[in-house]
Amino acid sequence: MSLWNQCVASWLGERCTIHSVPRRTGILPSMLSAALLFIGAMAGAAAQSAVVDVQHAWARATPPGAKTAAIYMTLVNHGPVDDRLLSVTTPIAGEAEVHITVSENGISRMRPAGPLTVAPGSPIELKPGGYHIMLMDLKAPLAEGQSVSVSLTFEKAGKIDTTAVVEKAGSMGPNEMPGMKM
Ligand SMILES: [Cu+2]
Repeated sequence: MSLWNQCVASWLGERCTIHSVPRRTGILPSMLSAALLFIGAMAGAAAQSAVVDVQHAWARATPPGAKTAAIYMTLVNHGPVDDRLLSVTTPIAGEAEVHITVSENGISRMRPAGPLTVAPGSPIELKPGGYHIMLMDLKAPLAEGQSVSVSLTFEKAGKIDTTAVVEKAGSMGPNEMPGMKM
């Protein structure tokens, strides 16, 4: 049994033999703090992975030669505090950023809207006519039925990978949510 195991056993009510090995007593504090740091890191990672939920990612098919496209999804924050979407990457485009489409004097235009804040209890739906992840420098047109890998990096939740399904051109929502077309 290792020194460490002996002392773990002592926490469970068995005798710890560490004090009978004086030249090693200095090891305990460092082992203990290393173990606590490790446990703390694991707990942090576990808590982070469930904080922000990325749901129903989808995109529209694009015409041949298109250099831009948009990805839509719903972001849900299950944590106790605001989180922010800092960056988005996808292998199919040179650049990806959060945009919002706004209507100004009857003209629809879009502008960068990141970092996007996702508050607890207020899911954000990225959808046509509102927030979207703008893909620029598209490497190939998006075809209906294709799956697109997307990585989202949040300030607190860290990196979250998802897959966007490509729906037909002009589609207003992902097929898996037929009741939620707008
Ligand atoms: Cu845009």
